[in-house]
Amino acid sequence: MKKLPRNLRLEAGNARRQFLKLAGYGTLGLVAGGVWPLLGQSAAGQHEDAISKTGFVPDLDISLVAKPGNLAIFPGPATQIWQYHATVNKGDKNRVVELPRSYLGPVIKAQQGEKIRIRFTNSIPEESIVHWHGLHVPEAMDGHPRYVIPQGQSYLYEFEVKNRAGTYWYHPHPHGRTGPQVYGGLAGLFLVSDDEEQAVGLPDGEYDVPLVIQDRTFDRDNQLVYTSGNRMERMTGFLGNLILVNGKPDFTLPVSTTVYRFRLLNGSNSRIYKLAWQDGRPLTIIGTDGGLLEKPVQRQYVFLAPGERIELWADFSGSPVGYRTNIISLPFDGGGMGRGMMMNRRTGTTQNLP
Ligand SMILES: [Cu+2]
Repeated sequence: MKKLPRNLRLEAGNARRQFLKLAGYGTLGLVAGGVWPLLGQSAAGQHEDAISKTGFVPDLDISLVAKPGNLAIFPGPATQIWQYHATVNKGDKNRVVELPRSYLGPVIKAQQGEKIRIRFTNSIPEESIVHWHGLHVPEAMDGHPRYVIPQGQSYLYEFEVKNRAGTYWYHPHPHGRTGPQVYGGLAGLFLVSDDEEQAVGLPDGEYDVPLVIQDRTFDRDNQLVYTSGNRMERMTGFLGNLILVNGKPDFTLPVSTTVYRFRLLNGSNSRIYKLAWQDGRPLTIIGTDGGLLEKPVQRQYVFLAPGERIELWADFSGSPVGYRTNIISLPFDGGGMGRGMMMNRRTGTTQNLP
């Protein structure tokens, strides 16, 4: 198919006032619906430090390191960040996809039923551990804060991918430092595919686009500012004053006259978004936190709380060349404090995200 240049703009910094109005908390029945089964957890194997002892034969073996770096996000001084880097030791090299010029970690792609080994090394100057958000893994593989490792040490993850096809993500999970570490740049997507998904024939390759939405505040020297001390922030959680998509303050995606799959993650610490197409077309939602829906549903808008994912299907074949549209976050007011909370399905308790 011949590609025609189009512009899709996921509105970022230039919609500041709209974004800055967001303070409430809301939810949509869709997100809470029982469309996804909770899969049984595999028997938690005894965690072993030495790879040679486990007898685990991975389909995909990855080294993942968290380390300090710097990145030119704006003109002028580079921004100090923390970032995940990954290399494939065994398996298809295309299973790890870097997001160009982004502080975000690489997208890791796996197939349901595959055995995954991840050799995590912590090279940031404080304790950390990796949590696989949404994946059903044995307890010792889930990055609970009690498994934190200090700088310079490694943790071995080995698990089978049990989840249905969908969009999951990984981030640090040390006690009390999860927020600052995610904010510093440590987060990445973990995509699962399965036979069911492949039978549907959804857009793939360059037509399958991750969109990670995060709010950040930068100082005059382009450095990240994270505060959580004042009275307002203690109520709402940290809210940045600039919205970044895939780590970019001015993210724009040229699209072709065809169909797309957009995987949206709210990777913000506390901010909730009420997302809609600016041109009024309904959102065609094909997936949520639990993976693909049985069939698409249409909504005029959808709330996305921190840590949540939503997958959209979008058809630009009827749009004229040069057409521009945006995914925007509508202003809303709600009854809550605007603090991102989630239900922990295992314990039934709430906890702060991420
Ligand atoms: Cu999480």
